Amino acid sequence: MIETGTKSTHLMELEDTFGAHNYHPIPVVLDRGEGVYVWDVDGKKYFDFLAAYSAVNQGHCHPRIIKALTTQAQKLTLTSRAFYNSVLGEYEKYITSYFGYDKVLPMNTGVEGGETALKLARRWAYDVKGVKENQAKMVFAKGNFWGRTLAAISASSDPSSTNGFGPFLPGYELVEYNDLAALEASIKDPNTAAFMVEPIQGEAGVVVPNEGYLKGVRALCDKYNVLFIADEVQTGLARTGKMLACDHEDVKPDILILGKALSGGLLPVSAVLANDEVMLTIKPGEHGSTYGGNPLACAVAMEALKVLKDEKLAENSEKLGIIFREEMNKLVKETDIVTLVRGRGLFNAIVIKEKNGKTAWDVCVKFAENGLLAKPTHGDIIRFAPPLVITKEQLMECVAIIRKVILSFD
Ligand code: IF1
Repeated sequence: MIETGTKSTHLMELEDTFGAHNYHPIPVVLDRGEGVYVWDVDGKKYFDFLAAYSAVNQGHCHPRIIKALTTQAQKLTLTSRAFYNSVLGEYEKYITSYFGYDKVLPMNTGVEGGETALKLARRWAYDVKGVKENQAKMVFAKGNFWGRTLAAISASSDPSSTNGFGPFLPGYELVEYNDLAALEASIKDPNTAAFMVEPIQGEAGVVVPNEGYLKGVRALCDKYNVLFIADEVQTGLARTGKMLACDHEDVKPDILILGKALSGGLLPVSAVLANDEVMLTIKPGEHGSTYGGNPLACAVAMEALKVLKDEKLAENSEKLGIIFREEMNKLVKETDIVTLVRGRGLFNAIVIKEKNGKTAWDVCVKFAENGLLAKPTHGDIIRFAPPLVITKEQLMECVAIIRKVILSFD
């Protein structure tokens, strides 16, 4: 049981009394963050091994990104898109050149990025590919997760996402992840607009596809004139050891969705990148949002992207990820509690076998007691995704905590 001080207990009770019960958090009340560390309200220090689901790749409260925020915040924060603003154009030029696309459509949350990509794909299907009105088909991989809106959960194969929220959006088809034959059978349908896929499935438990899968997706989408949409909201921005997870196979999606660490964890910023043939199918007044492309978000996102390159975070992620998996694989040999390790870069997960009634949740509670924060997904999987600024020494300290806790359940 985590020792919770009176302040923590009081604050948890406030959330329980006055907040919706749409989460079941690990009982830790966080109050401050810096780099790889967070402190709870009673002053206890932790390694953050979740990094807000890869939204804090640059580390908590990165000074350069905070400075970009505070500088812009005292000048101009929001104009709406009814007018131009002095930061958006610079940002659009910067991010499109950074990733190599003609244009960007700025939004706020990752799921808005997914919805935007879906609308672009449908419009491209009707206006460019020539699919009949309302006949466009969107294909997704089973096990996908791209958010909580009705369009997103309509694509879900997970009952905990869909139960009780029907009816769902029509025009969707699901295929097995990592199965090119199933994908071809589905997208050969001439009504297919796009295949939207995570290069590594996050919520499903860091599921890494076979080498060659992404190249196969690219080739099949080319063959059948179908848009390849890469949801890199969680895998992008140096998390998997490359700037984009698609870079591991040198494939370029037709539509790229970014979010989370695009702002370094300071505020919601997402982006959809595509070339003109796709992007210009949406005309003025057909899509947008109040905060999309606001000057504050643009200033923050530019600095967050610069930090990724300046601090070589993809290289650090690649290097330390190899070490981390080596250490976790030693655990697989030492105890039957850890049955599997998988991941790329610093995007990893272990699968826990229940022992003496102890589950992945119990392991995560004990991690917290020992100063490391992580959270299980789908019951038996623990995802490990620290800020990419972590040093080798800090990583080895975390490995020691993970080993100590896991072996204590043996
Ligand atoms: C929660 C999960 C992760 C995402 C991918 C789009 C989005 C997400 C690949 C939407 C968001 C978040 C949602 C957040 C927890 C977290 C999560 F556990 F829910 F599934 F990371 F795995 N594409 N993932 O992972 O982005 O609209 O949230 O900005 O709902 O608690 P968003």
